[in-house]
Amino acid sequence: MSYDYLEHMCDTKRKILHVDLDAFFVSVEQVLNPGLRGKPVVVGGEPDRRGVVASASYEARAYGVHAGMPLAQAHRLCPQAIFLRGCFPHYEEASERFMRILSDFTPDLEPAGIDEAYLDLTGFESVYGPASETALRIKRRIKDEIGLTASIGIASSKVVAKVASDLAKPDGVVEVAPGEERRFLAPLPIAKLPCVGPKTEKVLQGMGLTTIGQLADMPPSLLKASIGLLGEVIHRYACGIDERKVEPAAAAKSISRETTFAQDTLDCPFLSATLYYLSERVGAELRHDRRMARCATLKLRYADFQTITRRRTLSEAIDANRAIFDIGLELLKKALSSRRQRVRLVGIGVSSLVGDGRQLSLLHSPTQGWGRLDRVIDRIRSKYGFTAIQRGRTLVLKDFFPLEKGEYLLPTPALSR
Ligand code: DCP
Ligand code: CA
Repeated sequence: MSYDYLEHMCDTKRKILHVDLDAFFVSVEQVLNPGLRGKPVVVGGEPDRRGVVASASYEARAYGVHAGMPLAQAHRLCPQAIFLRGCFPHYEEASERFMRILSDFTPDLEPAGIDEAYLDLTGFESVYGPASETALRIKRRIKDEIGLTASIGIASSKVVAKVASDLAKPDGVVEVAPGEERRFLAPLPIAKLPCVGPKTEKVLQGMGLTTIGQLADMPPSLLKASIGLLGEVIHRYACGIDERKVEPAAAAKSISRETTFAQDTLDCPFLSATLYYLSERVGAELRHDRRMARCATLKLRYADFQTITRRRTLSEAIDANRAIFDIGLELLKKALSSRRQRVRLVGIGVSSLVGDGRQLSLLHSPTQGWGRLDRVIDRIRSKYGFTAIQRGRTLVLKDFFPLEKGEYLLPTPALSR
């Protein structure tokens, strides 16, 4: 086996950004409740419950609290911390808004988790200026539009950009100059390499290795002998060599949203409002992707966990919230009339997606007016947040979400821009 990659340096002309939100779950809670800012906050659950820390504020981290730690241990280390159960729909919404901001900068965008993504800005600088300035513009928009801080790493490869964003935390930008990759990584502890987990770290430490530089200086064959194929990957990364491309997520074949209720229900206005809300989310994503659907599917899970799906194929492709909802409601009524049982989960999805090139017949269809209204609402929501505008149909939901002041989604932070 030869290690050709050591002879020819990797392509250092690429400009890859890794963008990662700081203390994500905690920061969303702080946007919703500014009284939590600047305090030790832990999202994961009450300290007397089993479970682990999902996200800790930097104030809590100063006491040694970190993600993955049992809540009870976090409480012992930092008893004054505020422990929150968290609310996933809020994080999902913030994540969608975050990805949408990033997609305004380039289509070469690869989401790598709920709060992180890679962007390939190669060739971008001659038109839009230095990548470091673009990074600051991205950070400013995230701050202004969602109220969150992000850290950004800029480098010629994904692995180096990721390590750089970690070093930039919180709220910073770190750029690694082309050709400096190996020198940049060398003094850092081996655990900073993304593919080195606690187990691998132990094995490497057992070999007397503590820094990434020492890893890079090892013969790759020795690493391979002790940790297998991963050893080769780790060696390449330690040398700052990573040719993986930024791969935009494959276009979805279907789009769906579902929700499980805190209590099983047969309350029809509530079920219908939930279905409308879910149809709005599906419709918004469909229009954002510039697609239309020829098939809609309702999903129901009854209290006894029996789960059914009911599908309708359409003669015309649709993308309007109301059109998705109407089909969902019809399927829901039919399902409930054949089995009247409390419902635990409801979901709506669309599939058989086509491009949104509008067909002539659609221009005269009654759904065209809905489409225009949806697009206006989409624009307002993408700028000011999903709750900036509510349809009468979903107002009933406010009573059902277990949050204070009737707020059930991320509010709009300061709008100065
Ligand atoms: N997460 C989780 N359980 C974990 C790790 C993370 O539920 N063991 C969730 C909560 C985090 C989110 O994923 O907020 C993003 O994970 P990160 O590792 O990026 O951690 P944070 O964003 O909280 O902090 P950082 O500022 O270090 O990125
Ligand atoms: Ca993060």
